[in-house]
Amino acid sequence: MNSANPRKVTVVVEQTTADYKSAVKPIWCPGCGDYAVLTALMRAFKHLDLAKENIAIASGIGCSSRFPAFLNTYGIHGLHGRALPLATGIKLGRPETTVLAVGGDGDGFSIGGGHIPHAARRNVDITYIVMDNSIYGMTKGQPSPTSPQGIVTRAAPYGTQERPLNPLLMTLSYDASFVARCFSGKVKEMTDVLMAALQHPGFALIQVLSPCVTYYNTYKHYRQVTGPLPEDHDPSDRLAAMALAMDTTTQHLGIFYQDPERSVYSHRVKKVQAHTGEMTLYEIFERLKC
Ligand SMILES: Cc1ncc(C[n+]2csc(CCOP(=O)(O)OP(=O)(O)O)c2C)c(N)n1
Ligand code: SF4
Repeated sequence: MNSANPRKVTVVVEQTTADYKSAVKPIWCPGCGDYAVLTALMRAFKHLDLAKENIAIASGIGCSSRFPAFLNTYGIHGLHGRALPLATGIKLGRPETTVLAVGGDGDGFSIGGGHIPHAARRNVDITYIVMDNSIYGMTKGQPSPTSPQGIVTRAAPYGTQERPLNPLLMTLSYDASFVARCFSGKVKEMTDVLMAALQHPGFALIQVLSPCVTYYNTYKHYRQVTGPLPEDHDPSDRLAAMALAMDTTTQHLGIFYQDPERSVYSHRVKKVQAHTGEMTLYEIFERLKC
């Protein structure tokens, strides 16, 4: 109680989910899986009580990449396939910020696929959410790197001719420090995984099975084939995580792998800057003899 004004009390204002919503209404098709991801992420922000001014989200191009516009945080809708370089730059420039990259399977695993191994080996402290609908939604139904072989899509009338890649196996083989899978039909479970990813110190990739109801509606299929990870799965066991990622009968949901002990890129870069901060570029080149 304030002694000068006995009626004045200090009120601690907590964030509500609505605080994270921008004035821009999502223009996704009704039923698109990406709505569930938006809801789960706002709930995760709220549960962790993150200040919206301290969050930055980078995306590429695609229906899912419109994501930052719908949130009242900092955000940038960048170039196709370049969400990870943008997010890495933001994290290095503002290490105290909670940084996310978001986008689709086309954006992340096709044109932007070359950035994942480097974000993983650097262990950049960002959360990367890939809304995987196994199709290019924005460009009206072209097959994507995760489309099953043989499916007929609007832009592949004779069926896809390639085998799909396995995003989790690929990311585990790059030795990412946090790898998980969620499904848009399970928002509560997704919120829990996103909270763990946001708190993880290092690169966290979450593949969200997020159906495109317009060009490749997989809701029914995923309801049949998804299931939780085995209760005795040890998320520090990378080989066990790889075996589960290769399971062809059940698409497991949850945290496959996590190693919270590794150093993060921004801390290592800061140490280098502490050595070079006072030096001119000429002095740095002199020392490096180049
Ligand atoms: C350099 C470049 N190449 C191609 C495109 C066309 N393009 C726009 S979005 C997209 C793919 C979108 O698929 P995905 O990333 O899976 O997102 P979704 O729309 O399914 O959410 C493509 C190929 C582009 N915008 N820029
Ligand atoms: S086209 Fe597909 S991915 Fe794009 S908004 Fe519609 S349902 Fe979502």
